[in-house]
Amino acid sequence: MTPASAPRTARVQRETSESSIDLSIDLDGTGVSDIETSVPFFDHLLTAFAKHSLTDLTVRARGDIEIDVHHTVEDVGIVLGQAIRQALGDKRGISRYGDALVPLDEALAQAVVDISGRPYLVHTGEPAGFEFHLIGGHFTGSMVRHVFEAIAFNAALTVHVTVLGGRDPHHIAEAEFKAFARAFRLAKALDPLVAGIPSTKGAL
Ligand SMILES: [Mn+2]
Repeated sequence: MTPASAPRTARVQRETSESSIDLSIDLDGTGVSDIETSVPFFDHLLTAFAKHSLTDLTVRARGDIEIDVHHTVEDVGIVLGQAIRQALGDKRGISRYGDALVPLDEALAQAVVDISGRPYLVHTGEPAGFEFHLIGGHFTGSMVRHVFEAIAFNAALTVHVTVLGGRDPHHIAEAEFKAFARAFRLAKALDPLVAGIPSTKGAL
């Protein structure tokens, strides 16, 4: 792998009446993470994302979880997206596209990522009722899609996530995040055969 000309790192801090977030990212890391969002199942998903995308990730988040986890989870997704976009820089030398098919026991999820500069999410296949389930008693199933929306829109990624099978909500959510991570790992990778920015437009 050719090293990037500039370090592909970013730190984003965001403070609102609903949450307070400090996030650091290194796209050329080894998957080391240190994550405390005060939402345990989300910590689990973000740890999996870091590990399987070979992204180093540090997150400290506090939010109004006495209401529910929604604001905190969504806002971390927004900040993660902003940090990814910032760390990608001008996208010189990247592979741009990545795809992955990841099982977790009975669950199977597919993800495709295009570092396109155009925010788009297509998310299908979660079983009926998934969005209403409280994973671990606190993480609303609907937040899985909402986090992908926040990441894709703020990082300006095209993301397709398809759940092909699964019964256990924990397995399904984790397979989705791992598939996204593996696809993102390939898309952000520096390809020594790519000269410049991989777009016929000359910009991404
Ligand atoms: Mn929301």
